[in-house]
Amino acid sequence: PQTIYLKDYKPFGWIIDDVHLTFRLHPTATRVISRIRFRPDYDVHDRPFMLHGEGLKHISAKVDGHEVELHHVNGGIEVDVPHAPFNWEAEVEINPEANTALEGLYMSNGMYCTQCEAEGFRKITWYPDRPDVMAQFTVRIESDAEHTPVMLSNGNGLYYAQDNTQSPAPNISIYQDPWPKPAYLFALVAGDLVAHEDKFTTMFGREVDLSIWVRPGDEHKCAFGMEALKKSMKWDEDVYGREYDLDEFNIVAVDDFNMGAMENKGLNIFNSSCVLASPETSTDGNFERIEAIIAHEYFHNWTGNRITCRDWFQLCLKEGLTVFRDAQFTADMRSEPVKRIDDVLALRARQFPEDQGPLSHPVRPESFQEINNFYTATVYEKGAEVIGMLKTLVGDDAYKKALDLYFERHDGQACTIEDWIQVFEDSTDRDLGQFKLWYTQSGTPNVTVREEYTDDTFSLHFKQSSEPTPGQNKKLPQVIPVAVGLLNDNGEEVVPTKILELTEPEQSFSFEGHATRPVPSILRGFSAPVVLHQDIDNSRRAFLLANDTDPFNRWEAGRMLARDSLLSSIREGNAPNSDYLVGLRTLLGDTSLDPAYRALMMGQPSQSELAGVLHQAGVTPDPAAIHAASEALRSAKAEAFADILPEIYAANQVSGAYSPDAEPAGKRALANAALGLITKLDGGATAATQYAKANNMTLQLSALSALLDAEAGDEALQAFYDQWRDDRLVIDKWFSLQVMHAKPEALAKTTSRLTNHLDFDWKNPNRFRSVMGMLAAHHAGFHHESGASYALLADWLIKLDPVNPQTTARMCSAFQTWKRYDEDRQKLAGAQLKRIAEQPNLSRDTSEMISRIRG
Ligand code: HT7
Ligand code: ZN
Repeated sequence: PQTIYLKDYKPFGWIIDDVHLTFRLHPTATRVISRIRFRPDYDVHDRPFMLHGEGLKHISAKVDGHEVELHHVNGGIEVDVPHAPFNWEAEVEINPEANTALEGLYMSNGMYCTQCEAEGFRKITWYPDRPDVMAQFTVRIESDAEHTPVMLSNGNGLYYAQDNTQSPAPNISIYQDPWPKPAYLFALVAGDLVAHEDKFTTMFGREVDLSIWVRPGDEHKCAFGMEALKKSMKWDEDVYGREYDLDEFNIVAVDDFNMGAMENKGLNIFNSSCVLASPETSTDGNFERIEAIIAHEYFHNWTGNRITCRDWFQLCLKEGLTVFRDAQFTADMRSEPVKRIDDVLALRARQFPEDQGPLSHPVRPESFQEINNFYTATVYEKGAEVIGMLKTLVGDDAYKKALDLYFERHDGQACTIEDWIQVFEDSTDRDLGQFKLWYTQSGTPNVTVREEYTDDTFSLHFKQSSEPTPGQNKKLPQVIPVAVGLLNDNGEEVVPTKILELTEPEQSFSFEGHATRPVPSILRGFSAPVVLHQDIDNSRRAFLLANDTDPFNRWEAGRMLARDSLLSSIREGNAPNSDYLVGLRTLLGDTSLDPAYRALMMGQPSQSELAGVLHQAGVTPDPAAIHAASEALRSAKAEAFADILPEIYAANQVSGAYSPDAEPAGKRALANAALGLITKLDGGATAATQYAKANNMTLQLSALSALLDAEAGDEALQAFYDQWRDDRLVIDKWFSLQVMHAKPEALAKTTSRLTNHLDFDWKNPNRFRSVMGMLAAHHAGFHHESGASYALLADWLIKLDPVNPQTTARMCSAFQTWKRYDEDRQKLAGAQLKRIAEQPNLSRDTSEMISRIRG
């Protein structure tokens, strides 16, 4: 397959004034008629006229009314056209029903829908399918009223099929989008849908019609999403000064979807799991995620749609910034420290392994074969961390000024990271040349700190370094903002948080006038996405756990104590560390602390995180030993807190009607964390009572999970299935839970049995992920010495690849850590990777992933 390089970027060479599309919908033979006005871009006039197209049945193509010959080239066609403005008219036929890859126009349960990011529009018609070609679209959709009473596209509706009084003929919708956009933001939906409607009045008094479109029967699951949308619209006005810019905003829920959601202009399309919510069927975690994703897609209207990317290498320009904005939103709606801890947990679980293994790539990659493989934790989450650092370095006011300038200067443009950095340089007068390395240099930097105290002066000596990553052997020092505060022996803050800017390989900072030796709290709020190496003992960590005034670092101190306790059990067979158990006990009893925060405190590093830490320290991780130590620590916590757990559980029961708000959700999180440990002591008695009484999914699922943990869940599992067999999203949970709770040695067998279940609809990405994603996430079971899980996953990746390459390729990352493990496991995993690589006709997506993982 061909590799595309950032350095080879060239503009298209033509400008589009407007695009008219007509869709004559048919499940197997949809006709797409395009009329496009092109004119030469006189700055660039050495290009052949090339349009992308993939899998299109060509009917006709005319230039200025004359039929033209198409010259087929890699990925599309070239056509001889005049070097002057001209009209392009083409007709193609496509088969939505046969489109199982879920890119372009496809069908999901009888409903037409599209997914065009990144390069799906070329499966709809001939077009310059690249983000730097922006145009105004008018779309006419025709179909039969029986199957598609509702037909939607981007922008403002001129005629609605569903409104018989208005439509020029039965079942025609016409939409016009006044805002120039790249083709990847195009969307069309048609089917039997019902709307949950509302209105929003913008900061300048314009009224916007809001609709969430769902299948009949799902109407009762829309109210929460609608509230989240209105909150997002208001927040973007209040915090970023951004007003919505169309008369309508539509969201559609779709069952078959490769990712979470898509920000198509004025017509966001959502995986139904990311928008539909009800107390009976959704957990608190689902509610919080839905709120965040609705916000994320909405915020793209400015960061992504009004200002888009010049090319796909600049993906982080919209994704990093939009993740950063949605994190700010969640922190404002809920709890800032809890959100920060959640985000760092996710970063360490998903981005660190990526950056420390064969898939490591810069936040702005320099080459790719298949762009779909670069919608990664590095581009998204590390991309957001980079913006967080920029804000920390320049300060809140300068960040605001820079963003105002960004919107003013670049509205309507397709931009680069250079444009983004320039805005900050111009508005702050700072040279950000070195900072830009965060976009171009891959890998997680290591920061080592040493303390010194002499003559009333306390000093911190830092070193930074980065390991080689694929294609990058030598690393330059980066700008690393390290937030530091100092505490005295009584735990009082004597120096409030200060930002130290590391720019050199080695650098020291001094704090004078300290008559007694202070205790530093370093990397507060996780001010940079680095690994901090600090040689401090348990008693110091226990002191910070009890006293740190920075909530993130207080949590981090507990986390490090748990981690070191686990590592010493794994490596030396030691019993759990008493500093950890004593410190945690005090904290759990502190009712002045937010329950959600205490619930996070009760967690411990995951088994795969521990494997990563051991590997980074040069030790080969043993999954069975890690599993045993993790279970032993949980049992030790249950024993040590036996007297306080029932009280914590009882005190955090929530009465009254269910609310997904942060406060009751935090209480449930703490009660359920306590339930997990109580179950270790009572064999599931408390969980059984909770299951029987549960009136919302958060309580029901946590009780079922505890029962499965106690191996007392068979009856409840069957009851759960019987109750929810008609709700796809709940049955996804039913599948996941069983995989999660399998014993390591039984994981492959359990998973294989589930794949034979009648409800295992493997072509549905949610269902596939609910089983195979959980198989890969089960550390001890996936890496079981038998290699059975490696083989099972490989079987299914091979089966799914011809059907849905994008979802297959994403799941290949389960193998990204294979070189961490012992020789036998490497042989087993290596053999499966080879087997996948040798499949004939492997998709470009999967072939790129497997070859990068194999190294
Ligand atoms: N911008 C979108 C990314 C995306 C996507 C979404 C759904 C299906 C396929 C997709 N390919 C790329 C989602 C987002 O970041 O908001
Ligand atoms: Zn996004």
